[in-house]
Amino acid sequence: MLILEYVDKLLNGDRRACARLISIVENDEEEAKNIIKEIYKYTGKAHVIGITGPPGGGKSTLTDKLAKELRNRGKTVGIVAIDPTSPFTGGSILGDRIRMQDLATDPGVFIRSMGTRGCLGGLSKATQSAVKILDVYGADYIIIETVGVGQSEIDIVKTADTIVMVMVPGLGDDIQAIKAGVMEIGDIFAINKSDLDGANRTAAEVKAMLDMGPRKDRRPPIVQVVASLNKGTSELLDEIINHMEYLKSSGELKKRREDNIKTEIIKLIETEVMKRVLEKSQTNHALEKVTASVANRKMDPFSACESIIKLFSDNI
Ligand SMILES: Nc1nc2c(ncn2[C@@H]2O[C@H](COP(=O)(O)OP(=O)(O)O)[C@@H](O)[C@H]2O)c(=O)[nH]1
Ligand SMILES: [Mg+2]
Repeated sequence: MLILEYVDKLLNGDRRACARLISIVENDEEEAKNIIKEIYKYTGKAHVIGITGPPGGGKSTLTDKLAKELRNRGKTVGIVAIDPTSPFTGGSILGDRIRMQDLATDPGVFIRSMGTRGCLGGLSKATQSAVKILDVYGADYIIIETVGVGQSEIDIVKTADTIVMVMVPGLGDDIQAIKAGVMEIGDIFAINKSDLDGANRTAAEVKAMLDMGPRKDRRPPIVQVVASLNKGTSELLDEIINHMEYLKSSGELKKRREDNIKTEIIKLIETEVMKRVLEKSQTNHALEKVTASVANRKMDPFSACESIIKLFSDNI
């Protein structure tokens, strides 16, 4: 069987098998399931780093520099660059590719760009599968880069062990928007473009926000970096590694990964139940029938939902 052959090759660190398997999980939901069923037991070794922040904040530049620093330290790296806004491979994903071009020839680095195009089961699921494949491929570190806008991107980055929030000077009101709901997920704050005016102010603003926020067991460090000049990236990597040490010694790693696994299972159940219920209610025209009743005000939407669920609750 083809999948098993690829999986064997993947376990032996075969680069083409890795690329092929990631393409399959993007394009074929059923095969994606089979792949993950085969490889799951080998996952969980890599340190997964999520890098998020505003578009143009320098996330790709930073990813490139972090990957090079990791290579200098003898580690292997997988990179998944996500641009959910780009329906085509192109745009900023192409920009990311160019920025990371010299990494692409390094056998110790595997880079993959993903857009919404082609990811039939959804970008989030495809990303999680790609991360698992890279983990089995043998990447010591896996970096997920995505813009910090929208719930689905936040959900993606939340699956990482360490979340680096990239901030830049001059965000102005945007920093307020990022603050709402997103700041809490940062384990480390990287103030990038610290060569520009206002970097100290941005750092102070982030610090003030952390002071106001809920008290955590571990205070997220703030690191000023200039990714384009490779300044501060080694210190940032040290903080990333420190964070993993903290996760391990405090027992947080186990808890965090279990929380993420639970979320993943719940999402899979949600999708699967939804799919089955909708499929069956279509064949029975049950959905159309209750829709008509609700439209005629003979029924309300809550009762409609209950009646559909009841139809299938013994049999989903
Ligand atoms: N001045 C300055 N520009 C930077 C720095 N880091 C990245 N850039 C530039 O910011 C732009 C956007 O960078 P990119 O890495 O594509 O941002 P992304 O959209 O967050 O991935 C590029 O033109 C980079 O060269 C930095 O530290 N200082
Ligand atoms: Mg980018």
